[in-house]
Amino acid sequence: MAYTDYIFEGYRKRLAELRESTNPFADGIAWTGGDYMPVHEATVPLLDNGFMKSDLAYDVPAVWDGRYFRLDDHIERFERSCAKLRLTCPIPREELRHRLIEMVARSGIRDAYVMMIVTRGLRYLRQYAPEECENRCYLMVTPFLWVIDEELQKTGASAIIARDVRRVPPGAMDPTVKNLQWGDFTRALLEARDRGCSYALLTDGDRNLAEGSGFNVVLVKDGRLFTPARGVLEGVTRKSVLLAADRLGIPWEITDVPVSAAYDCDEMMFVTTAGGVMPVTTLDGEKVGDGSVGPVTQALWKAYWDQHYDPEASFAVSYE
Ligand code: PDG
Repeated sequence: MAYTDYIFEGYRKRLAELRESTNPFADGIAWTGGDYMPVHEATVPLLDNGFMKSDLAYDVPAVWDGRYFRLDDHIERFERSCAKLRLTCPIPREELRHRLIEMVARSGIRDAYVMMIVTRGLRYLRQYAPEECENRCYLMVTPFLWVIDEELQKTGASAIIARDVRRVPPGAMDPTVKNLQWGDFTRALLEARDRGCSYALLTDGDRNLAEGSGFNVVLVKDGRLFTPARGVLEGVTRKSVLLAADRLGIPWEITDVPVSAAYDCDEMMFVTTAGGVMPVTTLDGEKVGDGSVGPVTQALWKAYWDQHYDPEASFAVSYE
């Protein structure tokens, strides 16, 4: 049995059940300010500056096996992102939280990718002060999304370190604000395609690793974890992994991680809500370590998924 089967067997069963479901929201449910609707029917007004200028903040928690995982961590980070951009969620926190839970319950989706977005709205900052803009809130719940799918997690993915593009510097776009200005990531994904794979890690352009298109990176070297300190989103998955490391007695550092360390490490993981702890076993066409999913990655992978059943980190949604 592959190490991943321990958790993915149940997932596959639930996914098969979801595919049989007659619930009109089984493919996803959205809220854009009025009634709930199937996600594929939801639209954004053309003049919303979230669309026109990517003037927005967002966050993504997940639901696993009917349990919300670290929802409040995501809501708190979302509020910090909004505050930095002088955006205000038009609904109070309690209503936001309630809707996010209610939407999961209504959809019947047991393993969900959940998105909250606040946009500047229809007024543009050149003519209006932030407090004169009516910010808009968009919510959606869809079936769980895998940055690296479960099948590939058994063997580990192939990635590149992007050469043609660097991560946008913190002085241009604050990466601790979860944002959808994906220009650098999109370029890196195109480069990855050209170089025969689907995953790209970006540098800070100044000899250190930053993060990838939708994930943080964690390296293992001599039994110790290293993850970049600057120019990255402060990931909730990264936090979960470091907490798991504490419990397993694995030392870690959030520090500057030179690019060279990626070519010299024993194990490599990409970590995100949308996929969890995802092993990377090939980098720029060369093996990472011995080219297999290593013991530290496997231990953290298991501990990460175990946290999804820990009442300190998760709670059950009541589907009635
Ligand atoms: N860094 C970036 C730039 C991210 O977008 C994400 C999450 C992370 C790090 C990890 O953060 P956390 O552990 O809190 O989830 N990005 C996923 C990727 C989705 C995709 O489409 O690739 C998200 O926004 O859901």
